[in-house]
Amino acid sequence: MPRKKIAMIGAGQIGGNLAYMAAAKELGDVILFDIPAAEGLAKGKALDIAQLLPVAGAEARLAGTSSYDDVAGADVCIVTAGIPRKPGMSREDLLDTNVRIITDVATNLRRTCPGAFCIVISNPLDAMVYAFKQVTGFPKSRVVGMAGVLDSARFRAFVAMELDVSVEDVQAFVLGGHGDDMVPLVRCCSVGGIPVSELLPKERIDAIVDRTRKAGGELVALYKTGSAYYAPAAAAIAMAEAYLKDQKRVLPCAAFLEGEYGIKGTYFGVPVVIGAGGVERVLEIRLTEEERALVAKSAASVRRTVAETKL
Ligand code: A3D
Repeated sequence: MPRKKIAMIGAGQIGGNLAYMAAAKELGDVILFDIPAAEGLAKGKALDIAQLLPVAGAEARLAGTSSYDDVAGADVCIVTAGIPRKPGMSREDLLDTNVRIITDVATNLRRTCPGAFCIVISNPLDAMVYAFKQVTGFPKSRVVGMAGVLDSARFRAFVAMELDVSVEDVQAFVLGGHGDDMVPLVRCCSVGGIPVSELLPKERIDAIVDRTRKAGGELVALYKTGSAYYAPAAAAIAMAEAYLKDQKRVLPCAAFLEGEYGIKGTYFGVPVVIGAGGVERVLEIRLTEEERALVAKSAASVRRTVAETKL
C-alpha cells in the first residue's frame, strides 16, 4: 500500500502538535506548510519531530515547506492557518483576518489536493469551514470542522475530575456551534454506563456544562499569548485516523447540514460517522424541547457569523 501523506496547513502551535501526533501514530508521512515568513518554523518542527521518532520508535517522514508543490496530492489536509485568540477576544473577532487566510488556503488546496479529506480547525470554526467548502467546492463528505470532539473531550475530562474516575469511562457529547452557546447534552453523558445525573447533583452538572462552554476562554486567559493546542490537535488526529483507517467512528464534528436537526445550508456540530468515505452520515437523534431550544440558539449564532463572512 502506498504511504499516506498528511498535510498540516499552518505550522504553529496546533500544527506542530498535529505533526507530532500523526508521526508518532504512524498515520503517514507529514508535510508542515506555512507562509514564507514562517518557513523556518515549518522546517524546524519537521526536523525536530524527525529526530524524536528514533526515540519514540515510530516511522514517518517529515518535511517543512512554504510551497504548495510539496503539499500536492495529500490524502488528508488539516487546516490551522490563521490567528488565534488573545485574552479579551471572542472567536468572532478573528473573522476578518482568518477568512482572508482560509480563502488563500482553500484556493491553493483546491488546485493541489483535489481528492483530500479536509479538516478545518481555524476559528471562528463554523464560519471558516463553511468558507473553505465554498471556495474549494469539495463535497460535504470531504470538508469537516473539528470542534465537537474537543468540546466533548473537555466535558468528559471535567466529569472525570469531579468524580475522581477514569476519563475512559466517561461518555459524553456536545452538539452545536463552537461558541459559548454550544450544547453539552447532559442526558447523553454516562459514567461506566450510569447516567451522570445519578452520580452528581444538578448544580455540579450545571457548573461542568458552564465550564465546558467556556473551556477555550479559560485556556486563553491562562496562556495569554494564544489558545489551546494539545487537545485540539489530538481531536483532529482522531478524525484523520478514523478516515485513514476506515474506522466508522462516531464523532461529533461540524458537518454541512441539509435539513438534519432542522438546519439547512450551514455547518453545525452534530454526531457523524467518519470512515473511508469521509463524513459518511449524520446521526440524528430526537431532542427534548429544552435541547431543541438550545440548539436553535446555537444555530442562530452560527448563522449570524456566517452571514458576516465576506468571501
Ligand atoms: P498559531 O500558533 O498562531 O499558528 C497559526 C499558523 O498559521 C502560524 O504559524 C501562521 O504563520 C500560519 N498562517 C498564517 N497565514 C497563513 C496562510 N495564508 N497559509 C498558511 N499558514 C498561515 O495558532 P494555533 O495553531 O494556536 O491556532 C490556529 C487556529 O486554530 C486559530 O484560528 C485558533 O483560533 C484555532 N483554534 C480552534 C480550535 C477549535 O476547537 C476549533 C481550538 C483552538 C484553536
